[in-house]
Amino acid sequence: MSTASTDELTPDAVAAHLTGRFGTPYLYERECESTQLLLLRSGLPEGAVAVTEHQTGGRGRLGRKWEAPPGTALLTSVLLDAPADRPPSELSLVAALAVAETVERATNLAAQVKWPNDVMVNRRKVAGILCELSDGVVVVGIGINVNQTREELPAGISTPAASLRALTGTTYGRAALLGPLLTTLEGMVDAWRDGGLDAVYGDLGARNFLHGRRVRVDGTSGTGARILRDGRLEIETDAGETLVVESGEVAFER
Ligand code: BT5
Repeated sequence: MSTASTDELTPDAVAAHLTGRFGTPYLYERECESTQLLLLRSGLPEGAVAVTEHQTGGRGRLGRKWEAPPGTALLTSVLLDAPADRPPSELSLVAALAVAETVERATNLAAQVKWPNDVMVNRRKVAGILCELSDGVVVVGIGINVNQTREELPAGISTPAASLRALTGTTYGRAALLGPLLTTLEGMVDAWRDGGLDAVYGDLGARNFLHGRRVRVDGTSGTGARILRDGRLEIETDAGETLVVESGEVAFER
């Protein structure tokens, strides 16, 4: 793995790492408001990828912010045609699985998916996914904390953050992560298009971070259970009922 100082995501630096359909065209900005905005309403074809070193208005879900110092994180968006027969919301889980697999391969640490859109290592959030739907396309935004030091990670947040560097003590070449990420994502998106969540269901079950954990949703406490085949999350409440959660936020006890 190269060090952060030689780490670049320019088209030249990533070209050798891009092996599939995703990444053509490849849009690179040293700084932008959000990579999502480079692709939404862009008219670009499926597989277009936007990457930046720094976002001035990085977006999380529900109006929240995504923050990372310049040059430390992998901040990327991928444009996909929204399939007519699949709920685009499932793409958050599909993308989270692709990120988890990529992170696990790079670090040799087990990575899990915290329903519906986070990637966790050692109970800390290393990556988040944001899917935005507009005009028949889905823009899948992926933020992975790669080379931030502990001090550079956001503090005082409900789900503690980590970077790959903070977890392993190693710095990572981001281009060498981006290539496998896009290849893995492409394979999983193709499988999901053909077979829906069923196609990745085993992996989803194996990586379900909330399974068996104490959780709280909208004031109800319970234990996280399965992710259903339609992407919803089951919770066994302390009152002995089964609650099915469609979307939103699940807090977990550490
Ligand atoms: C997410 O939202 O986790 C989706 C993040 C998607 C970011 C990518 S970067 C490339 C693309 N372009 C964008 O503008 N966005 C996408 P959510 O689950 O709402 O989590 C947001 C919350 O995570 C914030 O309210 C903070 O508490 C926390 N947070 C912010 N920055 C973080 C970071 N670097 N690491 C971990 N947590 C963070």
